[in-house]
Formats: sequence, structure tokens, C-alpha cells
Amino acid sequence: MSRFEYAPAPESRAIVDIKSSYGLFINGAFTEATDGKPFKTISPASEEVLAEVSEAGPADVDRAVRAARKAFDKVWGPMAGRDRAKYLFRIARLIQERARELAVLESLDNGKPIRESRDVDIPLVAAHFFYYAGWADKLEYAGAGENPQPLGVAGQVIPWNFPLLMLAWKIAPALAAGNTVVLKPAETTPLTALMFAEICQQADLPPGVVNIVTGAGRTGQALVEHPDVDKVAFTGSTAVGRAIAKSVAGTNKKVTLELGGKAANIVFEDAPIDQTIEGIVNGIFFNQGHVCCAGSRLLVQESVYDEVLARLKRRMGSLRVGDPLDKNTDIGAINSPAQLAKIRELSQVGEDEGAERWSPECELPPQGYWFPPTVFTGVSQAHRIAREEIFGPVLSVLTFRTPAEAVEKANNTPFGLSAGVWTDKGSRILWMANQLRAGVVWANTFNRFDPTSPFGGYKESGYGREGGRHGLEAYLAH
Ligand code: TAP
Repeated sequence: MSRFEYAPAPESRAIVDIKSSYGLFINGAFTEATDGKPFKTISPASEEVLAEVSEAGPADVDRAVRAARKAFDKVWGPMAGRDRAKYLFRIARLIQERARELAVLESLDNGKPIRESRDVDIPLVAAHFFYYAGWADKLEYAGAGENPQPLGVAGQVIPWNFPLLMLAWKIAPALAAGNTVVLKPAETTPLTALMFAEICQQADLPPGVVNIVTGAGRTGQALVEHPDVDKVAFTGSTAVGRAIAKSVAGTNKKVTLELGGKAANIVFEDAPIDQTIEGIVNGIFFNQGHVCCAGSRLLVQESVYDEVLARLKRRMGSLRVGDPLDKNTDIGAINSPAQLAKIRELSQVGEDEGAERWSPECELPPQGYWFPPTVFTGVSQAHRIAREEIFGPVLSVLTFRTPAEAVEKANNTPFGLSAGVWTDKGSRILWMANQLRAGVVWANTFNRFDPTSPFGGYKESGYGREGGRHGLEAYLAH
């Protein structure tokens, strides 16, 4: 291309070709659903209908599971690890090649800022496939004994907050370990999973190895309850996770659950202040706060409280809320009217229970679903906004005097997914990391992800780990 030719900016909608309707992806081909009505997926920023998508009913789920079983028995299970690796590397490269399309599509369907989908989500998706491709012929080192065996068919159900990244977290380790999959994306964000299905076709992945069944909760339920599914992997709310755990109790299915969180982000008086303010902002406003490990409870040491709050508010005043496809946007759209209603309701509860609410002046677009960056001060541990997951751009601030008090407050939650510590002292970081009951503890950073590190929760945040060597164990028989 000559340097004078027009090249669309990555944020341009024109670079992605969205079809008016999509079928289910079963046995390597797109097919009509036989027992469900199609539904519409919209852009939460404009309320524009992006496409009509099939809803898989139990009979469709059954077709998908049969296709996955056949592919497992005949092709993927017996295939040598080094050959499975070739397919995974091919998929990873295709994701890189189509990264701009995927980023735009993710921002359109989910509402997240293009800067995040382009610089965080999609690169991590490719990295995940590259990483697990490397494991496919080295499974004897995965901690599952000398002759590790795949489990069979994995039924995977994912949420809407990181649609393609959650797909990668589920599909990459499952395939590397020799399993085949049936995956159900969230109802509000099916499009990148369907583009991923096209990528599987482009990569010549054998039919039935990956199947995508779009639909609502009943589709997910039919999948996890299907008797021929050997492994259930779920990411979503604690309520649905609990229902799934009950429904598979007494079966031979292996289960991993990645559920909610209410992470403490803990700021000590010796923390580097500029870096800390950026970390607090990233911790809670990244992806509109639709993040299971969001730093939604800020614990600040009393001696620096006034300074931290003043600086935080100033920084919040510079955040831009608006069009997800504008690369200057910091906070995009809330994913759905239901999620917006939940954020509004809990914020109202915060006020009603006596906490002080503050948001910078900011104009919200007239169309679509939006919520301004919000901070609550004067929050006590008993307040619902300190205990429940809001899953939106809403921060609750509490204070502490001593490290022991910080630990006690941080651990005082039914969840245990992540935590952050901001301090200049290495010894304090190590001490805190030991004391905190959280699967991930970040030190002087927040919301950093890497395919090599395991991720997962304690307590009501679920069980099992995704990522790293540990992520493979969940897909191997011991
Ligand atoms: P959920 O309502 O639990 O939905 C998650 C997925 O489960 C969706 O695909 C959903 O379908 C499906 N589903 C709903 N009911 C089901 C049932 N009875 N059986 C099987 N599947 C069912 O959660 P959400 O609102 O999408 O996501 C937000 C939650 O996910 C938050 O609590 C967040 O903390 C958690 N989350 C956790 C993590 C990790 S790694 N721990 C990561 C991201 C999100 P529909 O889309 O049709 O409802």
C-alpha cells in the first residue's frame, strides 16, 4: 500500500463486516437453530441492532455435544499434541491478523473503549492461544502425572464483560489438553465468539472440535446439565455458579467456577502517590468496572486519606465518558439496561445508607446506557456498597490505621478473588500477600493479566484456576 492510500483507523466501524443474522456453529458449520427463537444483539452505546443471533434450545445443545463427542473420539483426542499445537498456533496468528476487526466488534457489542479492546483484550486473547499452543506437546509437565489424558467434552459458559478473552481462557487450555468444547457466550455479547467460529474455519480446525451455541440462561443450563458433558467451566455470577454446582453434584463432571469479587485496593501512607492514583483509577474504572477482580473497595491509610481523595477526584474529573470507538474515551457504555439498573439501584442504596456520593461534572450521551465515574466516601463495612459486587464504575472508600486493620477489613468479605497493595516496602508487600485471602494479589499495580499466571478465587469467588500450568490441570484426568 502506498503511504498516500487511505487506511481506516483501527477504531473505524467500517473495517468489520457484521452479518445481519448468525446461526449456531456446530460441527464446523453455521446452522439454523431448531428449537429456539432468534434474538437481537445491540450496541449498548447507541442501542442500534447489530445482528440477529440464533438461540440454541436443548435439542441444538444436544447436536453440539454430539459433534464435540465425535470429534473428541475420532480426531482431537487421538491427535498427537504437536499436531494440536499447530492448529492452536494457527488460530493465534489469525487472531493477530484479524485483531482490528475483533477489537472494533468487541467494542461495538460490549461497549468497552476501543483503547482497551485494542490494547488489552485482543492482544491477551492472542497471547493466550500462543501460550497454550506451546503446552500441547508438553502435557506431562502440566502436573497431571506421566500420562495425562484429556477429560472429553467441555461445556463452557462465559459472561459479557470480556467476551473474547473469557472465550480464550476457556477454549485455549481445553484444546491444548486434547478436549473438545461447546461454548455458550453471554446473550448480550455473542458476536466476537461467532467471529472466532469463522477463525476456526479459516484455521481448518477439524469439525466439532469447537462448537458455539448462542442463547440465554436456558441454553447455558441445557449445556451444563447435558449428560455427555465431562467437564463444566463457568465464569459468571456467584448465584448462577451456585446453581450449577448443585446441578452437577452427584455426577462425574469436573467443575471449575470463576465467580464474583469485591477486591480491596489498599493504599499505605508510603505509597508512590502518582502511580497509586493511576492504579486506583485503573482498578475501578477499567472496562466500566465490569471486572470480577475490580478494585471496588479502596482502603486508604488515614494519614494520607485527604491527599489521596483530593487527587483521585481531580483525576476522575479528567476521565472521558462516551463513544467506545473514540480512542480518547476512558469509560465506555454500560453493557445492558439490566446492568445499568443494578448499578443505579446499589448506588441509591449507598446514599440511603448514609455514604457520601460524588461524581465529576460530566455530560452523558443521550442514547445508550451510561453511568458516570462515582466515588462513595464515609462508607462503613456494614454498608451494602462495601459488601456487594456493583460491577460498575463505582468505588467505595474506607480507611484504616494499621496494617493489621487493613488485612482484617480486606478479608471481611464473602469473596476472595483479588487484592491490591500500594506501598514502598517490599517486606510489607510480602507480609500482606500472605495475609490476604485472595487468589491474586497485585503490588503497586492492578488489573494486570498474563497467560502464564494462574487466576481464580477463594471462598465465594469460586474454585479452580485458569491460566498458567494450573489452567491445564482443570482439563486433564489425574
Ligand atoms: P451470569 O448471569 O452468571 O451469566 C454468566 C453466563 O451464564 C451467561 O452466559 C449466562 O447467560 C449464563 N447463565 C445464566 N443462567 C444460567 C444457568 N442457570 N445455567 C447456566 N448458565 C447460565 O453473570 P453475568 O451477569 O453474565 O456476569 C457478571 C458476573 O460474572 C459478575 O458477578 C462477575 O464477577 C462474574 N465474573 C467473574 C469472572 C471471574 S474470572 N471470576 C470474570 C468475569 C465475570 P445469559 O448471558 O443469557 O444470562
